[in-house]
Amino acid sequence: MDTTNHHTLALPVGVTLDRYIMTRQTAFAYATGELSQLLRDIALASKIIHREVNRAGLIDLTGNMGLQNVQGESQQKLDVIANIRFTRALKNGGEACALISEEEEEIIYTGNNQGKYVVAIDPLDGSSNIDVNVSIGTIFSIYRRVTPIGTLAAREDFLQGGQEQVAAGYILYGSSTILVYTTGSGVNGFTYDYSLGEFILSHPDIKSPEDGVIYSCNEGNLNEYAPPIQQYVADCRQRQYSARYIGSLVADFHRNLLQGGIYLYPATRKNPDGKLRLLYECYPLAFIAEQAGCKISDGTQSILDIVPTDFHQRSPLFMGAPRMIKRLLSYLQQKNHTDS
Ligand code: P6P
Repeated sequence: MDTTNHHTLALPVGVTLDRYIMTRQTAFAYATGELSQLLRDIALASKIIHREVNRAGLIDLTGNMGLQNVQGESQQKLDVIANIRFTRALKNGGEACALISEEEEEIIYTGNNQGKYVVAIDPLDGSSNIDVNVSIGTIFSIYRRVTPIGTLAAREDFLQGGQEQVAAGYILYGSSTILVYTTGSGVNGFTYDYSLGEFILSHPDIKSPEDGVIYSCNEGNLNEYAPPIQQYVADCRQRQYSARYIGSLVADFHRNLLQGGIYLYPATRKNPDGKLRLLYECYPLAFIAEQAGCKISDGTQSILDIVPTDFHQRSPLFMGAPRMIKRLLSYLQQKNHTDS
């Protein structure tokens, strides 16, 4: 007897990213469609990166180029490909007049000087993990330009500060590929169905837990952390929290966003200002985190309040469940109190 529940076999596909953006377009401050189109352009490039990432081992896209990026880090082949793909998508899309990328020192002009937006992007973060099949990610941040439409973009377009972002998101190329973004009205996640070539709404209105039992940091650096942070990590151990550190920012961030937890990348001897970049890692993740109910700090202030001075400046990053961040900051304030 056929016991299949035919209704479950014919579940609706679900809401595609395109349809979701269209239905929410009226909620955008500038509901003229350009931001919608810009988000689609980024999603298109991420579908191409999904394909490249998933066949990297087959067509020798793993490994490095033997070159270094502006950070002095060896460029992986997929880093370069991702940078080209996102740059090309933004040039062809027409909505962004310029972008800055982790992979290049200076502003990349798209030629679309009528574009109202600029983008700051880490095309493929954690790319050193590609060769060992660990999840990697794209992180992006979108601003409305402040320089006159029709002119070349300038530094001030990118140095507006985290509170001025109009949208931010990431794509996690993991066991599945998921695009998570916010335009300031909550956070939504879309899982890529490559059989359809569509991102489908899978995580509507993400709200992160108030507390957590996961702490995420590179404990190999523990002895270099400031004493209050060492004490906080010891406290996590004392409470028998789980240590989870993938070493790929987007993957660690996404897990904590959904399950609750705290991610710490403090200043170290090697990175006295922190390792993570403010404009295209910390700011966009901070926008998403705060929209989902997390707290995110550099140890002294909200990441979004840091005044930017350089495209590639770095910052310490502490992100997570409000109760966990509150406890960490209490340790740091005790230190400041005893120092004063
Ligand atoms: P460490 C990858 O290079 C990256 O920028 C992030 O994706 C990741 O979270 C971090 O660096 C890992 O750094 O020093 O722990 O290897």
